[in-house]
Amino acid sequence: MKKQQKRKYKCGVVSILGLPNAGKSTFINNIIKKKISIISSKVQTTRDVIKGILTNEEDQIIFIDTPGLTLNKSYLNRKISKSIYNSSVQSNINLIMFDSNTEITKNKKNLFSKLIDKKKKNFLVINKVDLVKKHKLLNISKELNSIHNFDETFYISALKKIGFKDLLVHLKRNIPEGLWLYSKKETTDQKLEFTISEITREKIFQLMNQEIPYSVKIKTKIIEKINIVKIFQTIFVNKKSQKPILLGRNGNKIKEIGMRARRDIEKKLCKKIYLDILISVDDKHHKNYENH
Ligand SMILES: Nc1nc2c(ncn2[C@@H]2O[C@H](COP(=O)(O)OP(=O)(O)OP(=O)(O)O)[C@@H](O)[C@H]2O)c(=O)[nH]1
Ligand SMILES: [Mg+2]
Repeated sequence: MKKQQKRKYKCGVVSILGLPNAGKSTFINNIIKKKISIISSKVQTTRDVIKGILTNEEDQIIFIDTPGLTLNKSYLNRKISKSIYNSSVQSNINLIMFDSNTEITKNKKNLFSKLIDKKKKNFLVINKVDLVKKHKLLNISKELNSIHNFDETFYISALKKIGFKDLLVHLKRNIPEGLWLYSKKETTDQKLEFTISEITREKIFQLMNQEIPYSVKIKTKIIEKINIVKIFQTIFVNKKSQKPILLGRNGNKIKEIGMRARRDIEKKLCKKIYLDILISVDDKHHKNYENH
């Protein structure tokens, strides 16, 4: 305790905000060096806010990954907008991430400006620099800095882990002094059931097309036995017609999803598991989910 008071401990919350597919989840995973948030090449993969905790000698940074902001005004999207807003309110610094491998359109500019909270420190993070020429990166920086004069601008590759060092130095410099909110060992506050549901959802995002990934909800139950962990999952779809698509011919699709999910869950738990996946059509369950 005495030691804690002598040294200047720092603790801060950093929200990662951006449009869908900017690379927010890739960034949180690679900065924490742990798979915390799921990733896919499809837009709107992340659905909930996800915390990743990075603790060094004297600093603790709590990163918050958020769903990408879109214009779509469905109930789920309004719920998502609210969660983005709440996460921004909690934070000391907002990282506003932009995919440099896309064009800046008027729509994107409008959405982008909604992410800026003028009461906070806002850092512009231009991502995917591994794919883009330098002069384009500078143009993007100029154009986005004309929407808002960012406190700092960084150029990173979340995938290749380029530019992390400089960004971390600036984050540490700008978070307030204070005691840590989590223990040194913790890297996330997620429940294991949630993490495991997310792993299976990631496989669905990676293996299924069109509307299926967006309409599933997964429930997970874990039963620990002496020499094996049994995991029971139910994938809820909201239309009867989606069940055979998710099953695939001779059940091949769901088998592949299950195989890939099992591999990742075993890696996560460092244990052999038995995975049982059931697909259920439950529009009531979905309505409840949408209305929460
Ligand atoms: N080449 C390259 N690809 C990247 C980089 N960062 C992310 N990606 C890819 O971009 C895609 C989207 O990444 P995500 O991390 O899921 O993006 P996100 O911002 O979390 O997306 P949502 O959750 O949908 O808002 C994936 O295919 C990633 O592999 C990068 O620095 N370079
Ligand atoms: Mg994401």
